Amino acid sequence: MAEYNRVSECVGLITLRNPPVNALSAAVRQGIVDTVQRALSDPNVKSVVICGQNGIFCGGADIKEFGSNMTGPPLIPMIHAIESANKPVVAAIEGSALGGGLELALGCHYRIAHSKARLGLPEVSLGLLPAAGGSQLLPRLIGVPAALNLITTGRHVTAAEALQLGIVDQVTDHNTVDAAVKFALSVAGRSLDPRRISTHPCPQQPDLDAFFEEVMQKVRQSARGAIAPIACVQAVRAAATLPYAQGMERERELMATLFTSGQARALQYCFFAERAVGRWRMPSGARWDTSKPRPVHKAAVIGLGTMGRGITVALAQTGLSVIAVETQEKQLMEAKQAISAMLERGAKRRGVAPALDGVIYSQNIQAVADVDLVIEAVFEDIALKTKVFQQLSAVCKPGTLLCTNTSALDVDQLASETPNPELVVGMHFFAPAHVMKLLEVVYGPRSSPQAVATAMQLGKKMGKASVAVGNCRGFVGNRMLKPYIEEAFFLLEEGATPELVDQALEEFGFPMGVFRMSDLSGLDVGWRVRKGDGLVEPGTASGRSARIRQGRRYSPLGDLLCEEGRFGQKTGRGWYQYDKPGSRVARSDPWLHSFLGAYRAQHGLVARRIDHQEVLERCLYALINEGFHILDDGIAAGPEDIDVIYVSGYGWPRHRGGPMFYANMVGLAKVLERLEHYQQLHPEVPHLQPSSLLRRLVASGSPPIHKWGEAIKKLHSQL
Ligand code: 3H9
Repeated sequence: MAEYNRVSECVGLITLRNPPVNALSAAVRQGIVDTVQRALSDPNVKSVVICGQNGIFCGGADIKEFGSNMTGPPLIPMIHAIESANKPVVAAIEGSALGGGLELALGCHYRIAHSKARLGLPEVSLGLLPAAGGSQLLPRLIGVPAALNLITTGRHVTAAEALQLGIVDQVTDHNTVDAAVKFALSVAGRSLDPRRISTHPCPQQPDLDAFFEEVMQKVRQSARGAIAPIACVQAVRAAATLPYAQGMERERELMATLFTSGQARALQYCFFAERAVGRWRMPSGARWDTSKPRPVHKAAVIGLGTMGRGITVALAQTGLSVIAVETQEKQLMEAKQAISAMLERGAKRRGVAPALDGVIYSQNIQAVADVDLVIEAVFEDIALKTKVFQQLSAVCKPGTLLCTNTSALDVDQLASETPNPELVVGMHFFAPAHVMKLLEVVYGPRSSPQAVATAMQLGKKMGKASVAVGNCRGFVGNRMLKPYIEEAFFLLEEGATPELVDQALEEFGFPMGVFRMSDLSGLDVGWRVRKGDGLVEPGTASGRSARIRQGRRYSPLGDLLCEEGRFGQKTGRGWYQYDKPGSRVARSDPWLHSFLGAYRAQHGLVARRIDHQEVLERCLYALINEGFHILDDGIAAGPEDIDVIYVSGYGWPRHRGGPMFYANMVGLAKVLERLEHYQQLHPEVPHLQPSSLLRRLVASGSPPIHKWGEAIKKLHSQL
């Protein structure tokens, strides 16, 4: 699907047509081959322009085709044919030129971009490398260091940066196709030899071996087990050291390895899952495409602690006008300073003016009377939140949406305290709220579809991965985290150390293991929750019975550390020791090891050798098992919702797709078998009891993850 027209008498204009992003499907590739051939063989045509319809050049290879047998003409010969053409070919880049789209443009002799266009080689984020010559052409065009930066991070650059780097030849604020046609006319008849990038030598890089060694070390460290960034470095190294044809061969070999890897499948799954969660649906049948969001022009945030400040920044950065309310004058002043500084830093990074005037500060809740939406972010205390909601119901104009930022409290209970429960939803942000990508939008049975649609749309505007979930204790993310953390505690009781557990999880790909994470977020947070649940018992009772609470195995290890004042990084001691309170470098703590020894002795526990595999199986399968319960309960609409939550908010390594995708990769029967094994060994741990959905899925032949939705529906209808 490429349309051909002759314009300005002697320019052949090829328009890629494959909405929404003009991806290079088999039909588009065939269309390009045919139309280029037509333009080159038409004696009246002196030059050629390639553009994309609907203001977007091309989003790259069609990712949907990756799962099937590839048909149609391959990209590389097509791009080579363009480069070796004897008439100038100009790419007119509007919107995006990404991946194969940019590679197509690099095959052209000139590139003209609109000032709002973005360019990049994001293949690495799909577990691949730019394998239609991108890894060989870009270093030849812009030099090895700049090409490495783009290819190993996949970042998109603006047209201005592309011009500076030398990726494009001209940037225009006007009609890009008109500018490209004018340009194409101006270069008709000129020698094209200097414009064929594949014939350029790669710019020399001094001390090549040392340079690549250093780059590889850095990339390996930040990749945390992902293989594509490493292959990207290897491909660019080939560009720097080999002739073009041999470099292309190396690119092909590396791509062949990546293409069939589980990591590429996981990353491509993540790409589609992130888009699928936008098509939310509720058990009531309400859906994204039949629920119209309300317009939100003005919003308010109540409570300017850490969360409220971050939420204010996130809202203001979308261009909304925000009323920020904090009743204590001193806190209000401090918050104002902190928010202004965050807005200034963010604006500097994005090269825009800070939205300082977009925020109005007030001590008085009456100031929110005319806003369209309020996000309450006061302390996590149901009585306090209830009071605030009652005040808001009295103050706000009719129809104002009332959102609560909570990580665990009951959204339905809060809704029931207001005269209009249909206007209430939860918005669970993650700290720091202006940085973290995840937002759980929590609906109760009475939340209106319009309220959910509005919160979801606002989340998208804030650049969040917004996932609609049902209301239950801990929602999705924290509910699944509980068994994961509990298993880690049990492993310490049985003989593991925090170092061993963390190392296993970090090698799996988490940025931090459970104990380093707990030190960072503060051990007192969980302690407060467990106290609220009546689980914390004072005293030094010993033996097995002291570790059974509310009828199930319980480890008081975290409570005991808190009793010692070890709250983690902020107190300089936790599961690790730190040089001083607030310092971030965790060091192994001999005190902790002897404490664990004494604890085991007191409780009659004999330490045994625990390996990484057991750590992974117990922590991860317990978490995954809870995910199956969540699906069975209808709290998450599908496995993609859970996976997006874990990848965007809980550090689950993206190249492993998310917990449910990982279970699918490992094999549901294997997960079930290991859970049954551990459950037999630890019968007093209910979260190791395999979920009935997992059992039913295995019994029905372990359908692949994209078929779970159907299978769950069928299984439910059989119940
Ligand atoms: C590649 O090129 C490999 C080559 O180097 C070598 C090969 C040999 N294919 O994101 P949006 C769909 S790898 C198929 O919501 P936006 C997307 O799923 C490719 N479908 O819009 C969604 O569908 P739905 C390298 C694609 O405006 C719809 O388009 N390229 C593709 O926010 C709208 O997407 C990339 O990695 C595709 N390539 O953002 C670029 N791209 O409506 C990936 C999008 O059914 N794409 N779709 O959910 C993007 O980054 C963004 O989509 C883009 C537009 C910035 C283009």
